[in-house]
Amino acid sequence: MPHIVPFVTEIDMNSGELSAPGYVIQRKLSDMATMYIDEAAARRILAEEGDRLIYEVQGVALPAEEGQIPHCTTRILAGRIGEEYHMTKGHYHARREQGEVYFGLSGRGYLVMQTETGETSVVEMVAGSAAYVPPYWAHRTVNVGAEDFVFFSAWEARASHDYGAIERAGFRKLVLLRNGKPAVLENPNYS
Ligand code: M6P
Ligand code: ZN
Repeated sequence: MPHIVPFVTEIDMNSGELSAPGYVIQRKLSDMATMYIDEAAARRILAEEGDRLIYEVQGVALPAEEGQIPHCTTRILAGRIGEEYHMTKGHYHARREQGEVYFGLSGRGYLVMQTETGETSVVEMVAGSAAYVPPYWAHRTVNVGAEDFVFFSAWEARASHDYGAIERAGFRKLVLLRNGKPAVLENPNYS
């Protein structure tokens, strides 16, 4: 078993940048155009404005073994695709029994969660919010503000990401602009 020595990472709370990221993931509109309810709006943006960065993840590199606690920041840029706010893809954990902790660093977002048995929960996060994603809950974050929404996450290494169910069926709840503010609505396409 590799022996990891203690380390500290400095985080820029406004950009989510790590002092020494082990990995950086950028998700663009073209990576997730089919995930937005108004896919035609996504296609229009891609055709007329070109691709757009939706969010960036910066994390520390740790082995995927029992007891390790990977952690990262996510920065979701402000904006919408049609009426739907910029969001992450969202996932269940491959090991459903593993939870996760989020901590808001800057901006304002919604954390959208659901279980496979039909429960849903949406909580608001601002700088200083510690949000708990319990075991068995899929999770997606949405930037509902005018600035970047940046948060920190930590989870157990073997939890692992399972994107399949969300890619196939989506989330039950959507966060859309309504009357000038974010509203949580039923997803008519949820299957
Ligand atoms: C959070 C954590 C990460 C995740 C990231 C982006 O920071 O849950 O594990 O990778 O959000 O979300 P997604 O993987 O769903 O694109
Ligand atoms: Zn997770």
